[in-house]
Amino acid sequence: MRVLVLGADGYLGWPTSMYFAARGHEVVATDSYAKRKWEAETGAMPLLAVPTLEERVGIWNAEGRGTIDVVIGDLTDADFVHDLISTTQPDAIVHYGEQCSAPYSMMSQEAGVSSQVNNLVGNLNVLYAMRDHAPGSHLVKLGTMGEYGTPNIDIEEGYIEIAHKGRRDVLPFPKRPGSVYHLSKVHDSHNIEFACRIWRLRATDLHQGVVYGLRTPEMGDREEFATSFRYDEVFGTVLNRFLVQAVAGHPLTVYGAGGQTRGYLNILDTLACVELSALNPPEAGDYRVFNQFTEQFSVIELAHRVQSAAKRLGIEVEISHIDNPRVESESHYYNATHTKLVELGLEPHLLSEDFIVECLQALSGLRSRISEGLFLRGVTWQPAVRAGL
Ligand code: USQ
Repeated sequence: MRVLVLGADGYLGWPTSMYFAARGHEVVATDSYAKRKWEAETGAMPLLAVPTLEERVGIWNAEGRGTIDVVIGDLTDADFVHDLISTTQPDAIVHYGEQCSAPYSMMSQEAGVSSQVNNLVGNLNVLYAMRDHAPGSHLVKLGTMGEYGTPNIDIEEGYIEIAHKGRRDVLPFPKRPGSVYHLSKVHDSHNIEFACRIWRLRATDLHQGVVYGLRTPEMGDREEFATSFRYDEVFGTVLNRFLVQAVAGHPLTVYGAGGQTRGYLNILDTLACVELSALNPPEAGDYRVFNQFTEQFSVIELAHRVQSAAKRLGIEVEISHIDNPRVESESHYYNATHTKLVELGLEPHLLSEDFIVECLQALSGLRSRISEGLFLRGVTWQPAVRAGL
């Protein structure tokens, strides 16, 4: 396949580019380096200072590991996107190229508005460019489980059959997300569903859970191929943060009671899910949703798992319950269906104590790179707190 990866400089985009290239697919990797700019703005940085996409790809290609072409450009620039898609003629477009942090989107009006403008405009440009130049290509779009929120009913995969006043229909599952970022993905989903229904495009909207993990086989332990693993309050995700906090001797930062339950998956499963989706495209006109996670955990369960794995290495880990900076339920029903990717052949890497121990060992070797000041930065969902009221 010819695979266009949008957002190829990121935590998932870079491993995905290597993964497809290593399997003999032709990869075109695109990024605008926007994430590096947002990071600099918030004073955050990944655990390892990763080389630019051009530098990493230069080394990768020179070693004969597969072919990746790099194109630097911004998805909010319509001319750039039209040119990219018309010249690339991809079989699959894997779209990670969005502002992906909920806390960032809640930092200020400017950050919230720019998150939505960036994500919605970029995604719309991709849809229009597909319509005009590559209507047969398949959009594999990274959405999020957070689009659904935490309803008091089972979450289905994208659609729900509703009986109403004696009539029935299968309709998009209701969405009620908890951040301006998660809302941007809801709006993207509506735009993609529309483009499939009206323009007969084909798309898979991967409603992905929270990803964890440090390495993939294509990286090995080569630092130049490492991904931008983050543990700061704005861009780091919860389990990755807990792993780094444990190694740094910092109490695990459980927000509130810790009953918040979400779907989780190993970064290896992200790659497998994206590949399975790309290899099994939907028909023209089909908008399908896959719930992309492998297990559900509450935050406190994750903290206990990290605590007990760390004990095996002789590391005593404290758990602290800090005032929840977010507006979210800390005790709620959560049961989300996730069978479609398994039906396509996904073999999940479930979270084991051995895996946590391996991560802790790898991170211990990077202990000197951890900056504890990044763990808590004071980002809050509560305007009254921000205003000091
Ligand atoms: N949390 C803590 N302590 C922390 C950090 C987070 O208790 O130190 C809690 C949060 O309050 C939340 C849960 O852990 O209840 C997950 O938070 P997160 O920061 O790991 O994940 P989230 O903000 O939901 O966003 C992340 C990715 C996003 C992706 C989403 C998938 O940043 O791009 O869309 O996971 S999902 O959560 O399924 O929507």
